[in-house]
Parts: sequence; structure tokens; C-alpha cells
Amino acid sequence: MRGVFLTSTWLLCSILLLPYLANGEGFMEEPDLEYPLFDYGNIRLPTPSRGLLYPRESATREVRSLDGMWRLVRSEASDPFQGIREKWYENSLRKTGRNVLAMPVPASYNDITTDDLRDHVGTVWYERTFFVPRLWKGTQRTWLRFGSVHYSALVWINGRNATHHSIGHLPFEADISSLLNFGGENRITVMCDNRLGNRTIPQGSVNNVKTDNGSVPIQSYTFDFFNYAGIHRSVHLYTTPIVYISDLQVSSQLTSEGLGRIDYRIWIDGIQESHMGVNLSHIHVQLRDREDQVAAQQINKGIYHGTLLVPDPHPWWPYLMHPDPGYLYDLQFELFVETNEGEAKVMQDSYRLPVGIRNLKWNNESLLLNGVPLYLRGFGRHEDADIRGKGLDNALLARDFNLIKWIGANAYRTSHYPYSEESMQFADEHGIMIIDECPGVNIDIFEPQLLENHMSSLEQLIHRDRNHPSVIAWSVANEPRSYKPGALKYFKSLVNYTRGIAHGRPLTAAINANPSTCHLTQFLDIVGFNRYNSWYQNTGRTDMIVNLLTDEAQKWRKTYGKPVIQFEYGGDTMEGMHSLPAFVWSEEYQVELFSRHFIAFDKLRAEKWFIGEFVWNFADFRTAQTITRVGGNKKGVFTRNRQPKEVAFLLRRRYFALAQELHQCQLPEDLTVYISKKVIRHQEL
Ligand code: BDP
Repeated sequence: MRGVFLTSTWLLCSILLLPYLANGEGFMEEPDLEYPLFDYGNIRLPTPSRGLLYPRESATREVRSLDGMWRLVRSEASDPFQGIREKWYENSLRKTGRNVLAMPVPASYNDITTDDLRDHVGTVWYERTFFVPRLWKGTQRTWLRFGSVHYSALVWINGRNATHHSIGHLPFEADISSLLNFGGENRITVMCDNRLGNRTIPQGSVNNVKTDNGSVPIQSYTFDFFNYAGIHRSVHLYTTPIVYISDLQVSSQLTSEGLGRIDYRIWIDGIQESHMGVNLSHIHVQLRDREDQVAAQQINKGIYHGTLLVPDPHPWWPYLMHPDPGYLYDLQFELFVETNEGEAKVMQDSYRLPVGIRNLKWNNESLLLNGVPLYLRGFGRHEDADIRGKGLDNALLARDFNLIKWIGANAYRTSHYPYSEESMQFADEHGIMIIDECPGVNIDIFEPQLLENHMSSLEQLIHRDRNHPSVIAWSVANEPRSYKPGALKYFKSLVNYTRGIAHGRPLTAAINANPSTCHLTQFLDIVGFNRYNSWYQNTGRTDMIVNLLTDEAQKWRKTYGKPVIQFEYGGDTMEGMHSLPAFVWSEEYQVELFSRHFIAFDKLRAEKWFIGEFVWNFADFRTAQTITRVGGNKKGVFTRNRQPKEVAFLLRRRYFALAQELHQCQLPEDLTVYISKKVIRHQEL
């Protein structure tokens, strides 16, 4: 039940507390989910996500973390559902008689132990206990929220079913008030299944193979990163009032009159369930700037969407495009109810959402932010580190953003899945632009049920991230087998559906097919291609980059007439391996390979439609075991431990040179080192 959302009866009493307030006219309507699905007549469209606001404390909400040490028990790989049959969730996992391990949350479980848990296929069970205050009973709702569990999860509270979810890297939650023991101990049990199949996003396959110890299931997949699993992001308990703000949607613009414009929509839930006879009074919407001054506000009665107009707005700018990047306002929503006497108004719920004000537009040449054509200098990345795998780690997050800023990048792609909500917040605050990618990596064997899951992954991603100013595009896939005949109707349907929910962002994908064979690119707004000149092709020949790359980019442009980005280029590099002249895998080779790409990029930049260069990869990362990987993929500009390789200094000089050329940014003092009296700092650039 979606709660109160009145669109037709306009009972707006938008009390204009400041002269520049406006009403909700012109607000983007909710997408029409009856999108034509072409050849896939019988596809079930995803149920639109609801709720899932990031847990934030407020005058009416409490947040508690369930992160910490949990217990873990693994099932036999050959019998993943043994725990369900034997009802392991009914008692403590200690009672299963199986080996109980201490397991940190958030973290991937794979690299924590010294045994073969790393390569386990199937289910593992987590549990912990926690207390809930007596005072929470009856007066509010208690929610359980997971930032992500990879790949699928079943959750029990005190032995009773609480929720379930599939597709990693995305949040899910449930109101668990009716399952809790208030004032006493509670037990949470999570079954996590890491198996990937033909219809999961991403795909994989599990096959039994004969080993010296008998037949065992082996998970295989074609994507190039380790299939880490477990409770990857934070687990929170949070409270809301019984009648509460369940969801918020915002979009922003800078008007031609120089005003900032924020359109918002609010969902209120729980009125039916409240036995207190709650009468909604009004919603007070207030925009506060960094100095905590009110920049705009509005009071809405009986209407749950509106528009704030902001005079002299501070626009949200990307890093190095403006001296004050990442400017965020606080958009505060306060829901008031009438008391029984109908006289006093009482604040029922409040929630604060950070928002940025910016214009995002695109055409067949450019992607423009606040009217300025963007040139994206960035990376493909991974959420990956030693020991914690894909587990959220705030220290790593802060280090990564410091490195991104140190190197002068202004963007990255969340290759190849949605990154943590905490990282999206960081990107908003630091002015780093995000190409937000769903987990559809290496999609093959196109069929309707896969399409349903793929749509759902995009729907959940867009619902989660639509309010972030840093998100400038949605990427619907990475390197799908888009040259295969089945790809045509699959992607036509997928893109059509996604366009209907895109919330003001262009659509793109990272393609490795070529311009004449790709069935996906024709449907997109921005052409993104991955190409490993002088690495996977013409290995060792850095003299075969410039022409091939410029020709290919031009071909993409000519075929589709859209802005073009190179989303991946690079070569594996062993830190500390040197060779003069350059030889593959050496630091010198990576430097030479990058430098030759820069020549091509500069030629292409002269043609306005080439709008970005993304290195593969920000840092070295773990992959499955193969003979082509030495401990993982080594294409990082930084090591897995987040230290620079030689190429990082070159890339830094380029990224800052571009930022200075395009946006007159100040160069950092330490960009070059002293050489002699005659060589003046920075002139070397
Ligand atoms: C591309 C993939 C990426 C790989 C990279 C590589 O998009 O996931 O890690 O190649 O081979 O094809 O390094």
C-alpha cells in the first residue's frame, strides 16, 4: 500500500512564506510503466520499489547499527537448502552442531578465514542477537535495513520470516515491529546464497565437477572480478513514527531567470494502520543552505508534491570546475498532524535529504552541466580490497576519494554494479560525477526472465540513486554480448523501460562490440566503448594506438551520431616491475600506453562530440583464478593497497592540465618536482 498520494484534488495551500515560492506545476509526472515492450509481450514489469530512504536520525527517528561481529555457519555445498529443511533459523546456529565462525559485518566472508570458505558455492548462514528498547513498542515502527547482501538473502527475526531479496549491491528493508521482543533479546538469522545462474544479474553457472574428493559444485562466470559474497554493507535498525514519510523524490534545475528550482514529491504511509485517528495537517518543506539559513520553504496541505524556487542559488558543480564544488543544501521535510482537539499541530515525522541544484542536459554532441559541456576525466573502479573483499569500509572510502581528488579526476563509473550509498553521498559532497551502472555485466543468453531481473536491477538502482546530484547517467550494461541476434529485442525492451524511469538522466552502456555489430548502442543517448589497444590486441605495440583509436571513435560517432566516451582502456602492470625500453606488464609500458592514448584523446577532443576518457582501472582488484591474472587484475593506476604506480603521476599531470585548460583551475603546488633553475614549475605541463 503506497499510502497517501493525492494528485487530483488540489487542496494546495501553499503558504508562501517567502516571496519566491511556487506551486507544483510542471513537475515531471510519474513514469508510465505500461511501456511498449515490443516482442516481449508477456514480460512482468518490476514492482516499483518503495521506501528505502537512507537511515538518518532526526527529531522523530532513531538509527542503530547492527554492524559488528556476527556468527556464521556454512551449509554443505552439495546441499544448500539443508538449513531450510532443518529450520536452522528456529534456534541459535550453535545448535546446528556445525562449525560456528566469527564473521564481521559488513565484509565479504571469502577472505576472512584460512580455509576453503573463500571458494564456497551455495549458502552460508549468519546470525547475531540484539536488544530493542522497551520504549519503542507500539509507539513507532522498527525497520530492519540491509545496504546489500550478495547475491540473495532470506531473513528471519526470532525464527519468523522477515524479508528476502535477490540481486546484490542493492538495499532492502522490512518493518519488523511485529516480530520483535521489545525490552528483551532478539535474534536475526540471514541465509545468504552466492550462486549465479542464467537468470541472475550478473549471470554465471554452477556445474558439478569430479574431483579427487568426489563430485563438487563449481561456480563459474565470465566477468572479470571475484564473486565476493556475504553481508556487504551495513545493517541498520531504525525507527519511524507509525504514520511517516516513506519516500521522497527530488529533481532540480537552474532556471533561465537565474533561480534554483527544486521539484519534490513526498509519500506518506501508515495512516490506515494507525489506530490513533491521525489527521494530517500539513507538510513543512524547508531548504537550508550550508550556513543553516532558510533558502526557500513551503507549507503544503493535502498535496504531496511541489516546487521551491531559490534566489541566488549555489549550484552543484563538479570538482575542479568551480572553486566551491559539491555544494549541498539540506532539504528538510516535516510532517505535522492535528491533535484530537484539532487545534494544536504536532510534528509527526521529519527527514532531511541533502540536495544539489544543477541542470543536466544532453544533445547529440554534448552532455552539459549547468550549461557547460562536460569533459569527463575518470576511472572504471571496483569495490574491492584485501581481507574485506567488497565489504563497506569507511577508511577505504575516504582514502579512495582522497586519491580521486589528488589525481584530478572528476568522474567514475560504478563498474560493474551499484556502489554503496555512503560512496554516493561522498560523491555528492565532493563534486565527483557518477556514471551509475547496474549489475548487468557480460550479459549473454538473452531471455525474458533475465530481462525481468535486469529491469528490476535498473529499477532498484534508479529508485535508490535518483536524488543524488552526482549521478549524471545510468549505464544499463557492461560488455553485453550485444552483437548476438537475441540482443536486439532484449535491449530495445530494456532501454525502453529504463527510459521511462530515468529521472532526467541519459542512458549509456560500456560496449565492447564494434559499431557495425552492436544491437544496443542505437537505443542509447551516449555511446560508451571499451577497447584495449596495445594490450589485448596488438600486444606490445604502443605505436598502434593513436590511429586505431581515433578511427574507432569516429566510426562510433558516424554510425550513431551521439556523444562518445571511452569507458575502458589500459594494461596490466606489476608494481615495481621495470623495463627500459618498455615491455608489457612493466610500469614503463603502462606509462607509454597511457601517453599514446592521450594523443588520440586530444585529437578527438578537438571534435566536440568526444566527451570523456576513463582508465581501466582505478586500483588493482581480485578476480577468479585464471592463468591470465597474477593475483588478480593489475590494470590499476593504484595498487590494491591504494598506493600509486608510476603512471599515477602522469595521469595526474594530464587530468590537472585538462582541468586548467577547460576550467582554469589552480594547479597543485606538488604537481611537478624541482629539476633545475631553468625549469620553472608547472611549465613542464
Ligand atoms: C573489460 C571488462 C572489465 C575487465 C577488463 C580487463 O569490462 O571488467 O576487467 O576488460 O580485461 O573487458 O581488464
